[in-house]
Amino acid sequence: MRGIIEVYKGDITKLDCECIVNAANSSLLGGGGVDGAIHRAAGPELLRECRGLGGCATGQAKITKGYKLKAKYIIHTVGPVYFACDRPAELLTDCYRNSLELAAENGIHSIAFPGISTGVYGYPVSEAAPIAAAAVQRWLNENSGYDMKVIFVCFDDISYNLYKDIIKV
Ligand code: AR6
Repeated sequence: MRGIIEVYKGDITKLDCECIVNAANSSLLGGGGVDGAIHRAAGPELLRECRGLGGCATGQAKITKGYKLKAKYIIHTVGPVYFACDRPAELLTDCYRNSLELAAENGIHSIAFPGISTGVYGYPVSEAAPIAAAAVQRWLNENSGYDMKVIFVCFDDISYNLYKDIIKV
C-alpha cells in the first residue's frame, strides 16, 4: 500500500477506517461542528477519556479510543482560529503532521481528516485544502516505508471538488 490519498464526501463519523481526526478545541471537552458529531456518535465514554487528557494546544494532537464509532481511534487536533492567529498556515500544517505522527506511533494505517479549521474557526477552504494536501504529501514522502491511507473527508460539494482538483484523483 505505502502512501495513498483519497477524497470522500460525507459524514466522517460513519467512516470505516482505523482512525478519524476530530477538529477539536483546546479544552478537548466537545463543541459543535464535527467535534459535536463525533462526540454524539462515539458516546459519553469519549468525554470521560477526554477529561483526563488535560486539553491540547493549537497544532498539537492527542489520541483516544473510538468507542461506538467504527473507527478504533480518534485523534483530536486543535486547528488555528484563522483571524486570531498570525501564522495560521504553520499551525494548520502542524495539525496534519502531528496527527499523522501520532497515528504512526500507534500503528494506525488508515486515517480520515475533516477540513480542520474550515468551519467555526474560519479558515477559507480554498486556502486550507492546499495546505492540508501539502502537509500530508510531505509526511507520506518522508515516511515512504510506512503504509498509510489518508482520506480527506469533505462535507460539501465545494470542498469535495476543490480537494479532487488538488489531489487529482
Ligand atoms: N463529517 C465531516 N465533516 C464535517 C462534519 C461531519 N460530520 N461536520 C462538520 N464538518 P468545524 P473548526 C466539516 O466547525 O473550524 C467546534 O465547536 C465542516 O463543514 O467542525 O476546526 C470545536 O469544538 C468544516 O468543513 O471545526 C471547536 O470549538 C469542517 O468539518 C471549533 O468547532 C470543520 O468545521 C473548531 O472549528
